[in-house]
Amino acid sequence: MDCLFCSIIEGTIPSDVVYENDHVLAFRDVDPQSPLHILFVPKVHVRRFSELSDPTVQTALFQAIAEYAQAEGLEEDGYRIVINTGQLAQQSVDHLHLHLLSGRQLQWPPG
Ligand code: DGP
Repeated sequence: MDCLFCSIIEGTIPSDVVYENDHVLAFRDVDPQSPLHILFVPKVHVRRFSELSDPTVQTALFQAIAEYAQAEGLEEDGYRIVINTGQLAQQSVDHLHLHLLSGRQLQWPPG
């Protein structure tokens, strides 16, 4: 299977990894939309949000973000977590990923 994020998880495509646990890898987005822009991905290949059925991996993803945010001192200023799912949301990589955005004033509603 040809999947960009699987290749990053396997290490065959380089990335700037900032966090890892048994089920999750987190690395810097190659096209950052804020001063801090991290992608949290399940190590198992899951195409979309609705296809993530394993509660262990679901929990691990949220724990990973919470741990990272705490460790990086993001709680006070805040941050945003985004999941783009499908064509209308402009999901461009078919491997589930959670964007963590911080480091600037974010606008609402999103574009
Ligand atoms: P989305 O539009 O939600 O599918 O976001 C995909 C993100 O993946 C986008 O913000 C850019 C990022 N991205 C694409 N290719 C690479 C890559 O090769 N390395 C890294 N680190 N990020 C990538």
